[in-house]
Amino acid sequence: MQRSFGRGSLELWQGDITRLAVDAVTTAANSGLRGGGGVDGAVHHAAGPRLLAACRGLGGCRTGSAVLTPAFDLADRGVRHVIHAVGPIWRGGEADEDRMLVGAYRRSLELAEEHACASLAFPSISTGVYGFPAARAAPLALATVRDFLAAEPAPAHLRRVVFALFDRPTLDVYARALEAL
Ligand code: AR6
Repeated sequence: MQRSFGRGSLELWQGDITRLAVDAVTTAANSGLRGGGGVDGAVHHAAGPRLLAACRGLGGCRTGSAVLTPAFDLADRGVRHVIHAVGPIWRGGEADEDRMLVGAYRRSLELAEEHACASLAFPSISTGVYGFPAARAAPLALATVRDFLAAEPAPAHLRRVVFALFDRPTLDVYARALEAL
């Protein structure tokens, strides 16, 4: 499923984010940038041990933001950067979770644009072990990308944003949210 916003496109795709040939891959990281399971485990595995070494030098990242490193072994696939986005842990919905989730997506988009990326992939940030309900996260994630692509002046570089959704139920939630956007 795909929709156009401004000069860019937003696509939904089901699968492992490390299979995508995009300029930048976003991972759902923790604020210590220590690596972990889920999508972060897959991205660190695919990028190789130099990724964790690069993260150690950054001193962490606050929740609701993102930082950028090289993609190391993912460069074999044409990926130039890994963006480490730190989404919120779900605490019931009254602890600023929505604003922090939007911030993590927003800063990732800015970093991709600042580094002249034409294409960027996102996982569903915070909806795994961090427990953010996917039905609440999806409209926030998609609207943040839409607003970035449709902004005036338009982004100079970013043209394609792909959501790599690992499982079918999450893809279905995002598909419904994209239709309603
Ligand atoms: N490609 C795309 N999506 C994936 C992949 C993959 N290879 N593997 C899992 N997902 P999670 P969070 C989906 O738990 O909730 C880590 O330990 C997964 O099904 O990876 O933000 C970090 O280091 C779910 O839909 O991220 C942090 O400590 C989505 O990615 C913490 O987990 C996000 O699930 C972050 O938790």
